[in-house]
Amino acid sequence: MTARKQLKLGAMLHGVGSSTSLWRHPEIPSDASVNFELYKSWVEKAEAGKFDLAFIADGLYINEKSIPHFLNRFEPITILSALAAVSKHIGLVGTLSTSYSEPFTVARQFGSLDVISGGRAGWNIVTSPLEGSALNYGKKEHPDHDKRYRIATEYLEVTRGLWDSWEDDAFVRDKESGVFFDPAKLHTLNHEGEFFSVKGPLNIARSKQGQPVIFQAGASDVGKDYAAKHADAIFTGHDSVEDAVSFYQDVKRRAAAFGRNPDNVLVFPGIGPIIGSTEEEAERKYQEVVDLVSAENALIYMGRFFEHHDFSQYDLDAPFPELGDLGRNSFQSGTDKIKANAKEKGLTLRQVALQVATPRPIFIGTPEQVADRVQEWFEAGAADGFMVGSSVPHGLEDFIEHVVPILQARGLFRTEYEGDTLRGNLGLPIPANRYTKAAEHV
Ligand code: FMN
Repeated sequence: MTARKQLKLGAMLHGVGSSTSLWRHPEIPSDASVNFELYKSWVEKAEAGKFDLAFIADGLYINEKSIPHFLNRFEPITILSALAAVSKHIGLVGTLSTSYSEPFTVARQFGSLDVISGGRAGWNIVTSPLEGSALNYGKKEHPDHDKRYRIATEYLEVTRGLWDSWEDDAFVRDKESGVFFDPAKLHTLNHEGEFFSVKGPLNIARSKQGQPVIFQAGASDVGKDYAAKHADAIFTGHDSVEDAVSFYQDVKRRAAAFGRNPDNVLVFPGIGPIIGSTEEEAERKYQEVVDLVSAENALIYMGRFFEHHDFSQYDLDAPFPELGDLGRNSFQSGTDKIKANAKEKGLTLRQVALQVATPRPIFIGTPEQVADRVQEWFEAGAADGFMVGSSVPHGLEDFIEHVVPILQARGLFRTEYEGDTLRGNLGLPIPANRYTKAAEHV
């Protein structure tokens, strides 16, 4: 009998939450975004629940309209390095933008995290949606959407080249002979491209998982192509199982068309489960959060996806306004979806804003009901795993405590870690060093 395919799980660590108002809930510590002890306890709980990875999102521009969590939070590599010291098995995936950083620095940072954690690092590549980011990095303008992906392509090529600077047995460290490394196993990249010029080599060797795992978050056509061609996993979001299945099939089809094994591009929809001991309790938890969000808050929250557009200028109860291309150079896949949904269903501005700010979760109910929904999506071919966040206080903890044991009892999720690297957790191959591989094929 072949073993049943196993679900993957990621824990989104999101401080005071991803909504405008969750921080006001009495059960949310209002300093959660900068409270290391809390981050530590979340990682410990996720590891006790045998999660594959912990995940940190990020952004590079704030203003007074940003959601509270974004205003005062940890930089991903820094918090993940601290969390590496208090965990053993769980993967540590951080978001870092290819539009506002240098590949040499980032290859070093993730290379170091990978070694510090014993092969548990992952990089969520984003291209930065917010135009204001340019103002923080001395740039005259925010590169346009498709150019950002072209930059990201060359960027990853350089980073991966740098990560292979040292073959795995390059460091001889022979005190007797005085040979520290074997020069034949050191490789200088000498990259000269359209956007980057990087000589190399990198001053950190590969970890035991070879290279950090590459995640990507971005769902436009170019974004999906990028993930299908280059990434090990894609982080996404869907409003229905039908959408999720069609996205999943699309990404896997694209991966196969690029000559890759589609099983090596894992699809992770994000979910914010709401769990109660009864359906009524779960519903009450959702309503508590809805009640914290005013229409004005919701307009500000939605505005961020559209370059902080001022939606307060429109009549709240008139049809969703015509916005032309607004939002296409930032969160393109997300803003396209908001506009299309509003048009298709004939929604008012108020309805759209409230839906965007506090969407009714699909994963809501008793632990059994949420486990059923997870199983349904997994078996329908909508997901290889899920990125689990908290859309209500303790949402992640409730999932770990009450839903994971059901998934384990059903044979859908591990009861023990199989390995101790992130690639091991995810069942992804260790990439051979390009130079060793080349030598093997001579
Ligand atoms: N951008 C960030 O700067 N930080 C993030 O943490 C982040 N998370 C994302 C999560 C999801 C599920 C998606 C779809 C996008 C995310 N993005 C994030 C934005 C993307 O990096 C990208 O800039 C934006 O979605 C536009 O690309 P697209 O049209 O291909 O989706």
